[in-house]
Amino acid sequence: VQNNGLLEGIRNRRVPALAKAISLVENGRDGYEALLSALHPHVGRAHRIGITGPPGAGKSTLAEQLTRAYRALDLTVAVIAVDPTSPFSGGALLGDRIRMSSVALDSGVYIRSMAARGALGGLATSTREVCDVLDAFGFDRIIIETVGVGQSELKIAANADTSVLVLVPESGDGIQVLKAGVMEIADIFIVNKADRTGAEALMQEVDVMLGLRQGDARTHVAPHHAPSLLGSQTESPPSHVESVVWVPRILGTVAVRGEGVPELIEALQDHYSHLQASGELHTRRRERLERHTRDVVDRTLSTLVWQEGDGERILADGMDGVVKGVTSPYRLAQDIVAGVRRGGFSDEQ
Ligand SMILES: Nc1nc2c(ncn2[C@@H]2O[C@H](COP(=O)(O)OP(=O)(O)OP(=O)(O)O)[C@@H](O)[C@H]2O)c(=O)[nH]1
Ligand SMILES: [Mg+2]
Repeated sequence: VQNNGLLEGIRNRRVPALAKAISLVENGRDGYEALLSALHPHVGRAHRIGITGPPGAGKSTLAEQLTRAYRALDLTVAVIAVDPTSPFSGGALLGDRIRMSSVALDSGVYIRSMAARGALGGLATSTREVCDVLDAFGFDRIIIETVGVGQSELKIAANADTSVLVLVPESGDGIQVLKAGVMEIADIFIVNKADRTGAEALMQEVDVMLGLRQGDARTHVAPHHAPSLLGSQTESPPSHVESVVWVPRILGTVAVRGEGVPELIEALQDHYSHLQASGELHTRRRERLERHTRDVVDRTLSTLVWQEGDGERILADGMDGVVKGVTSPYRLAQDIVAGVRRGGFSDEQ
């Protein structure tokens, strides 16, 4: 209720309201969940594109090129640069990580950086919530640039509709990166800096790895996904088998020169069409909303215990006993949770 002005501002596409709303959400200040809740009916129009890859691979350069290409198509674009390794938001380092000067002054473009900074509920959750605000505001495309290819980066990338993995020949990280599990989430593979030697070899390497994965996938395709000779389509929603499995694309780009960018735009559109046609867009979003609801529950419980409840005090008081073996971590945890069971929830609401 107290953020009614913000809600209205966002509905009327006013940028200052957008900036305020994002700060509110990012910092988890009073009323942020109520605001997100009110925005929820307006979320779901944007195509969310995750760009992941090792430091210096050319993710920002690519994001800038994509942004320019989308603007030329009269689409609005929001770019979020997420750095899970940095505790600072909007600092010099992040500023440097998203040099996007050619689009920074365009009113159809919004650029924002985010960092870990102990976001309660985790960076992936708050990134998702910031994306929701941008989506509700009406951006056509939301590009999420994430540095690194570890577990936390993967969690962030998993919130995108389409995941793009950017690799470069010189780092020789082709296979290593693929081992880390990023491969599983990538819909489009980019070998950037294709002007350097080794690009061709890396593309082939990725192709071989994908071939193995495809072979794997095919053996796991359940029989009911196969086209029925009897023409009974009632049990499997997708109407033709091509749209059931997305075959990941491998593209070479020279981001600094914009080479390969039209092909990337096309691949992104193809993937989005595939998601829509196969029903996977719906499925993925439903899964994400369920996961998000669970995350919010965890965050709420955690706040009730540690921020609003007596958890910290009970923990401090009980630790000596745990160390001496007079009580156990389990008994102490029960005491901490019991406080919430009695107090917080039902009494307050
Ligand atoms: N030769 C060559 N250099 C490129 C290419 N694309 C980007 N670069 C250069 O690579 C450097 C890093 O590019 P960025 O776009 O900042 O890379 P990034 O992945 O966003 O980097 P971080 O955000 O720091 O992880 C810059 O100096 C770019 O000019 C390319 O296709 N070829
Ligand atoms: Mg960058």
